[in-house]
Amino acid sequence: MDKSKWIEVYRTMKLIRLVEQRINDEYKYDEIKTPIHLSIGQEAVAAGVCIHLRKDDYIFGTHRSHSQYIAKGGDIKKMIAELYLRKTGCARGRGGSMHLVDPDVGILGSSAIVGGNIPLGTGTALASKLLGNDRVTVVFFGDGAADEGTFHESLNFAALKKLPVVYVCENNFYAINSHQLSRQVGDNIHKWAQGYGMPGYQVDGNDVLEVSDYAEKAISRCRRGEGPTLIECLTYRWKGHIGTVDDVGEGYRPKEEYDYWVSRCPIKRFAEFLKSRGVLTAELEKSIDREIYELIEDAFRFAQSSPKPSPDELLDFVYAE
Ligand SMILES: Cc1ncc(C[n+]2csc(CCOP(=O)(O)OP(=O)(O)O)c2C)c(N)n1
Ligand SMILES: [Mg+2]
Repeated sequence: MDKSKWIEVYRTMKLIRLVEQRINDEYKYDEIKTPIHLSIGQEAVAAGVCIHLRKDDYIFGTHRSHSQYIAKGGDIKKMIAELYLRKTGCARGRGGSMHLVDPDVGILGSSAIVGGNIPLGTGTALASKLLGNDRVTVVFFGDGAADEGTFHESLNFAALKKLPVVYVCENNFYAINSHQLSRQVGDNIHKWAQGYGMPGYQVDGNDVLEVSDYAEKAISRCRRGEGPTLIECLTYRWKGHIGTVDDVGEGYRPKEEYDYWVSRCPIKRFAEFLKSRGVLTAELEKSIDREIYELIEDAFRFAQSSPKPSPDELLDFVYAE
């Protein structure tokens, strides 16, 4: 990654972390009327990938997509308002946390159907190819989505048609409480790519520079018309699968595993790297935090004071005019 982008990427990861921590803190007041899935610990994936995308490139997210929406440049106010199911939300209060959308910056949607977004992103990549533009699509999904038929069908089709799509698997080892090894024969999702005839890589998803290197390569390959790539990013979610619970000690994941991954915090690692290079000073770190804090304050104030949709508007937007 070009050095000039280091601070931007650091800021994006910090923004994701602090926004999600605030969501976590506000959730107990029961005003956020949507299920939430937090990405705390996984920030490097979306940040490292999206830094290489243009505004007119497309992404599709998952049920856990605050990080993807933020990294692609989605409006934080509209995201928080969506969590509060307000009229000013990015999906006009119809979608909640799992259906973030902002077509103006290429966020064509996120989906609560595990694996459901993979064929959608394959479709927009097909459209780009048919229209002859060089827009790239990135689809984010979890290790659980690699269990789905949609993953396999999409990879096969995209490779066959050399579509400009990058499949980014955020492998946090769990689908709810089921470990990858209780669902899949191997622990090498990236190796499926080989069978479908496309490059596949496994990277340290908590190292934003490594994620960024591979993403840049894959996105350039798409722009050159050479087809899709699968990138498997190994990472870890700190919170429970859903909501704000801390579930370590409940039985499905060992404390040592959790501690290991927390010690590999993607933000701490990158901050240490930037400090060792003299790029991030204590002063700059503070001013970034302050700026983000104000952004978050504004977003929550905006969301909480926004109107709720009224019952007579229930059927609006169900059908296209
Ligand atoms: C088709 C489908 N099957 C099952 C579910 C229930 N479900 C919601 S999230 C989830 C686990 C997804 O795991 P993964 O893809 O690894 O994403 P992560 O939650 O780890 O980010 C499941 C099974 C669903 N939403 N959609
Ligand atoms: Mg998972």
